[in-house]
Amino acid sequence: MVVLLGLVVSVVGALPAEKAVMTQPPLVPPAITRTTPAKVTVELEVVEKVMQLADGVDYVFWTFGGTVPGSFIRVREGDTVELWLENSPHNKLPHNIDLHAVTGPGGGAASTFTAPGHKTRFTFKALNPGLYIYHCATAPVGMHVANGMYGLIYVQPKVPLPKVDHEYYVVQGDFYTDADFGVRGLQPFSMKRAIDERPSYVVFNGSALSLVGDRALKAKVGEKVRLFVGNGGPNLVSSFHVIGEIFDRVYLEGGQKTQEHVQTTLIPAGGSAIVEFKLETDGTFILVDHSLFRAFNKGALGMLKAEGAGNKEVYSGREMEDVYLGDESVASSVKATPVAPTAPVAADGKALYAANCAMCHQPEGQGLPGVFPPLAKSDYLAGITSSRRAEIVEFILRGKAGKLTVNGVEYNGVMTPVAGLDDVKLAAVINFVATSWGNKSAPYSTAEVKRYREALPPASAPEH
Ligand code: HEC
Ligand SMILES: [Cu+2]
Repeated sequence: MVVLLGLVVSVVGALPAEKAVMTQPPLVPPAITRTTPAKVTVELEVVEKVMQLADGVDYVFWTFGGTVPGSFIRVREGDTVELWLENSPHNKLPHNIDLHAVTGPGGGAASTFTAPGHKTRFTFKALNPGLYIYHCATAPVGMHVANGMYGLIYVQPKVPLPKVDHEYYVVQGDFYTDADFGVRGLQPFSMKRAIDERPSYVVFNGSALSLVGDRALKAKVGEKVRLFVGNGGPNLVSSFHVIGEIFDRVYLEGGQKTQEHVQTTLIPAGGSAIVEFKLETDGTFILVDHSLFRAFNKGALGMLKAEGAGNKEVYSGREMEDVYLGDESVASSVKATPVAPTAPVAADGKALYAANCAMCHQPEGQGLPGVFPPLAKSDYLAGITSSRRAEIVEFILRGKAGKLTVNGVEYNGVMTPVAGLDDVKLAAVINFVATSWGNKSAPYSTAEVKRYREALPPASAPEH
C-alpha cells in the first residue's frame, strides 16, 4: 500500500505542472500544443449573483466563475487534473461539481461538496477525450442546474482537431420563472414550472441578449468556425441549428465520431456537440434551437456575423421581383367580358400582419427585447413624418440592417425583406400597424405606397 502510494506520488510528481487557461463564454481557451501529459490545476469559484436573463429581466444566477455557462476548461487527454472548487463567502448555499469528463463516483460531486467560505479539492485523470458538460449536483440538483450551474470541459484528444480560425463556446439552458417571458424586474425561480418542464426562457449563454447585436459572434468570409456547443438543460433537448449554414462536420454528442453536411444536430440535456462550418458568404447567421417557439418567443436565438465580400455564386441575394398572378391570369384571359375597373378588394391588414410580421415583431407588436423592436407605441413609427414615410415601405420591401433606436433602446438586427405584398396589401399591413395598439399615424393610400415602391432602387440591389 505504502509502496503503491509512493509510486503514484512519484509519477504525478514527474509531470510538469501548469495552471489551466480558462475563459468566459463565448471564448474558448487556445489549443493545447503540448504533446505529453501534465498536471493541470483548475480553480473554479462559485458565485451567486444577479444578471440579466433578458432585457430588463433580472435573475439570481448561481454560477461557476461568474458567468453562465461557467468558465470553459480545456485539458488534454491523459492529463492529471487537480480541481479546486471555491465557494465564495458571499454565497448563501453549499455547492459541488460533477464533471462528465471524470471517471469516478459522482464525477467529483461527493468530493467537492463545499460550504460558503470554503474550498475543496480532488484530482482525476482525463482518460477519455471529448467535450463534456460539468454541473453542480447539490440537492435539489435540478434547481442548481436550472439556476445556471453548468459549463463545458474539453478534453483535447492526443491528436488535436485541425486548426480553425475561430472557436466559440455556446451552451443552451432552460429557465423557470413564475412570470412569462419578458416580464420585467427581478424574477424568482419557479419550482412548479421546473417540475412541469414549462420554461419561461430558453436561452444561449444564460441570457436572451448574450449573442445578439454587438455581442454577436464574429468571423470573416472564407474563415472556418468551430462551435463547442453544450446543453445544460435541466430539462429540454436542443435541436441546434444555424439558419443559413450547413455544418460541414459534427462531432456527434461531443465524441470522436463525425457526420458531414448536417442541418440540425440534437444535443441532449447534459450533453454536447462540436460543429464546424466554413463561411462561404457574408451576412448574419442565426443560431437557434429549431424548436422554434423557443427561438422566437423564449430567447434561444444568437447571431454570427460574417463580414467580407459576399459570394454571388453561392448566394445571389434577391435577383428580381415581379407580379405573379398564378391561376388568376388564366381566369382573366378566359373571361371575355371586360370588367369595369373596380376598387381593389379590401385587404385584411391584421391577417397580413399575422402572416408577415408577427413572427418577429410579436402578435401584439410588442417586439422581443434586444432582438426585434416593438411596433406598438414605437416612437420610431410615431416619428415618421411626411418626409420619412417612404422609409417603412423601403424596410418592408428591401429589409433593414444596422443600428436603429426605438423607444430609447438600440437595436442592431436584421429585418429580412417581406415578399408577396402588392400595393394594396402593403398599404393594408402598414395601416394596420400604424393604427393599432395605440399607434396614431396618418393612413397610407395605395397610390402613396405605389409611389414609394417605384422610387426604390431595383430589387436586384444587394440586400445586405
Ligand atoms: C425577420 C424578422 C422581421 C420581420 C418578418 C419583420 N420585421 Fe420589421 N424589423 C425587424 C428588425 C430586426 C428591425 C430592426 C432593424 C435594425 O435593427 O436595423 C425591424 C424594424 C422595423 C420597423 C422600424 C422600427 C420600429 O420598431 O418601429 C418597422 C416599422 C417594421 N420593422 C415593420 C415591419 C412590418 C410592418 C413587417 C411585416 C410586413 C415587418 N416589420 C416584418 C425584424 C422583422
Ligand atoms: Cu450548486
